[in-house]
Amino acid sequence: MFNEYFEKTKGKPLSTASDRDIYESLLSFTASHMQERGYNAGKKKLYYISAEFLIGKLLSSNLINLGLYGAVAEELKSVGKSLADIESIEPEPSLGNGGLGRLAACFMDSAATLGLPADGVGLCYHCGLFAQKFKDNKQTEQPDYWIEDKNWLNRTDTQYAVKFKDFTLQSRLYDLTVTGYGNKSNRLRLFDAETVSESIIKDGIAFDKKDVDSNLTLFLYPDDSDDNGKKLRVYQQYFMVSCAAQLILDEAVERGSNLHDLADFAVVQINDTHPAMVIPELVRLLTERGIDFTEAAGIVRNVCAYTNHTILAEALEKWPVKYLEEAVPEIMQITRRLDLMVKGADETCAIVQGDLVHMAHLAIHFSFSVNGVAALHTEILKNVELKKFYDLYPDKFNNKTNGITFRRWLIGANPDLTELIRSLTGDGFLTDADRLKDLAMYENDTDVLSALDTIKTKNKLRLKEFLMKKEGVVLREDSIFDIQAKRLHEYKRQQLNALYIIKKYLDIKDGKYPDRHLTFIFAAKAAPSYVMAKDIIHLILCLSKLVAADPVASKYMTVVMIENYNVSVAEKLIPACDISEQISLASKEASGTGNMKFMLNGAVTLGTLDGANVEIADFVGKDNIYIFGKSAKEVIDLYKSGRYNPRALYSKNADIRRAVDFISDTAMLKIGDGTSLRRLQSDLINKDYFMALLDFEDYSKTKDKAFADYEDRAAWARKTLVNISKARYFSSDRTVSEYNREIWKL
Ligand code: 26V
Repeated sequence: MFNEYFEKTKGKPLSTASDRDIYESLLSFTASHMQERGYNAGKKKLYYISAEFLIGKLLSSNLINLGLYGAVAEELKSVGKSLADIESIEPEPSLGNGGLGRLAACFMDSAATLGLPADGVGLCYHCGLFAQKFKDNKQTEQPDYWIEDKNWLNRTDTQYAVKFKDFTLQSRLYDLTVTGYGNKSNRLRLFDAETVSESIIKDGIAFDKKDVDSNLTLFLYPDDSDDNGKKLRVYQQYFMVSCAAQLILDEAVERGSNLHDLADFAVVQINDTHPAMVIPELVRLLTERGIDFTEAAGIVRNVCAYTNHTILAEALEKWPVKYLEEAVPEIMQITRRLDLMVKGADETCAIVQGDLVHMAHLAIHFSFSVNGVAALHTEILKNVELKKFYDLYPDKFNNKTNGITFRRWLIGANPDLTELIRSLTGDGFLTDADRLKDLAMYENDTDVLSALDTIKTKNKLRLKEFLMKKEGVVLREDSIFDIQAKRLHEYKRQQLNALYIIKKYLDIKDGKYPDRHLTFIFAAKAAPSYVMAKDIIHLILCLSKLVAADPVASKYMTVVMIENYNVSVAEKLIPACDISEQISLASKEASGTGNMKFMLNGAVTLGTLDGANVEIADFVGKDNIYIFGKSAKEVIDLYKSGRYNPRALYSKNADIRRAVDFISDTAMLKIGDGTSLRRLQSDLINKDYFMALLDFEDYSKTKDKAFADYEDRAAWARKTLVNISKARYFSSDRTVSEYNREIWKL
C-alpha cells in the first residue's frame, strides 16, 4: 500500500528514493490513515492538562497502532530499505523531563485505545528539554530543535488572547493526533505563543528571561534557579492554563453545556501542580460569562481532579505572591478569595501563607479527587505529607498506581519478545494485558526459558551496535548488563551505584575478580542548575574513563554513561537489561515507571521498598526480585529524629571509607575536576541528605548476590519469565480504566 502511495505522490519508485524522502512520505501516509480513523466522542470529555508530554518518536508507534507496522516494514524490506533506518531520521520531541511526562504520553495512548474521549493539553515548546552533551566529563546543555518543516503537528485556526498585566499574547493551537491501538483517535492540544522567536537563544540554552513575549514557549522548564527564571515559569503556566480553560469552555458550550452544568461535560486532570492555576482561571472565565463567584468556585471544584507526583518539599511549587501580582493580578485576587472560602482553624492548610501561594493546597481544596501514583506513595500522602488535608477531605484521596503502554514498551521496543509471547499465548495480551498470566505455565519449560535468554542476547547485540555508532564504546554481550536510567537526582541515588562500582574496581585491583564481566550503564540528565547532580555525572564519567584505561579492570568491568538519555535511547536500553536499578531512598520515589518497563522486558529489579517497587515485589515474590535497604518507615523516623549521621558510618565502616575516599584519590584527580569531586565527597561524609551511606552495605551485599545468582542461567531465565508475566498489572490500560471508573466517569 505504501509503495503505491509513494509512487503516486512522488512520481518515482520507492527503490530509488532516499531515506529522507521515504520518511517524509511515510509521515503523510501515516497521518492520512490516522485522519480516517475519526475521533472518540461523547457528551463528557477529559482534559489532561500537563506541562509535559514526553511522547517520543511517533512514526513507529503510529504505524503499530494503525496495524500497519509489519506491512510497511515488509514493503520497505522488499526494496532493500529498513524501517529502523528511516525511523532514525525522525527527530525526537523532548517535551518532558522524565516519568511525569512519559506517564502523560502513556495515558494518551491508553485513553485512545480504550475509546475514551480524552485530550491532552499543554505547550508546544520549540526546543523542549535541552540536549545533553558531555565535555571534559561534564554535562553541557544545548537547544534541541525538533520541529522540522515536515512534522506531525497540525496547525489549527484556534487562537486565544491571554491577558497578562502589562501585555496580551496571542496563542496558536497545534494538534497532534493520538490514534488508539485498533481504535479511533484523540488529540494532544499544544499551544504556542505567536510572538516567540528562536533568534534570542544565545550560547547554549541562554536567553533573555525578561523578554517574555519572545521566549515564552522556547524551552520546557527554563532554569528556575534565579528570580527571572521563576517568573518565567509563572508566565508559562498561566499561558498554558488560560488557553486550556478557554478551549474547555468553548468546547463544552459547543457540546451543549450551559456552563452551570460544566461538570457533566468536562473533567480536568491536573498533572502535578504545574497546571493548578487552571482553577482560578476557570473561575475567572465563568464569572466573566455571568456566573456568580461562589457558584463558579463550586463548579470548578466538581470539574477538577489533581494528581500528586512527588513528596519532595523542593518540588512542591510555592510561588511568591508578588510574581503572580506582577504577571496576572486578577488571578492573585481570585486566589485570595478562594483562600478565604476554605479558611479554617488550621493555618497550615491555607493557600496563601505570608508571601507565598501554595499550589498544591490550591489544587487539593478545589478538586474533587486527589490521587497518589503508587500504593505506598498514597499512604505517605494520607498519613504524613498531606495528613491535615486527608483529615479534612478523607473521601477525596485515592490511589492510582501508574502504568505504561505495552504498545510502545513491548511491541515497539521488543519485537522478538512480543513474537515469543504471541506464539505462546496468542494475540490477546496486546489489548488485554491480563492474558500475560498464561505465561506462568511455561515456568519450567526449558525451550521457553532458553528462548528468553536468546532474545535477551539479541537485544544486547542491538544495544551494542547502537552504542558503538552513537558513542564509540564496545560492549560485551556475554556480560551482565546492570542499568540505571532515569533523571539524575540525589534521592534516586546514582551516587550509591557509583560507590559500588568504586568498590568493585578496588576489589579487582586487589585481585578479587567477579565471575563474569560486568557492564554498568547509566543514562540521565541533570537539571542545568543542580550542582550536586552534575557532580554525580562527573564522578560517573571519570570512573568510566578510569576503568576503560585500566588494562586489568577493563577485562572485568565496563562503565558507560550514555549521552542525552531520551525515549529512543530507553527503547534500546530497556530490552537489553539484566538488572534494573531502582534504588531510591525509601519513601522518596513516588512510583517510578522505568521499573515497570524493565520488568516487562525481562529484567530483574534490584531495589528498595519504595514507590511501585513495593507492588512489584508483592507480585513477583521474593525469589524474583532483589530488595535491600531501610524501609520507608525507618527513613521517615530517621528524618524526624534528626539522628542520621553519615560521618559516623564513614568512620566506622572500612568499605564505605575506602569507596568514599577514592572519589578524591590521585587517580581520580588526574582525570577529573578536584573541586567537583571533593564537593561531592564532602557532601557524602557531612550531609548525605538521601542517605546513600546508610544503605551501602546492604546494597553491596544484595547486588553481589544478584550477580552470583545470574550464573544459574535457567533459574535466572525463570525469574525473567515471572517478571514479564507479572508486569501485566502495570499496563496503563489498567491505570486509565481505573481513573475512568473512579474519577473521570466518561
Ligand atoms: C521535579 C524537580 C524539579 C526541580 C528540581 C527538583 C525536582 C525534584 C522532583 C521533581 C519531580 C516532579 C514530578 C515528577 O516528575 N514526578 C515523577 O512522576 C512519575 C510519574 O508519576 C513517578 O513515577 C516518579 O516516581 C516521580 O518522581
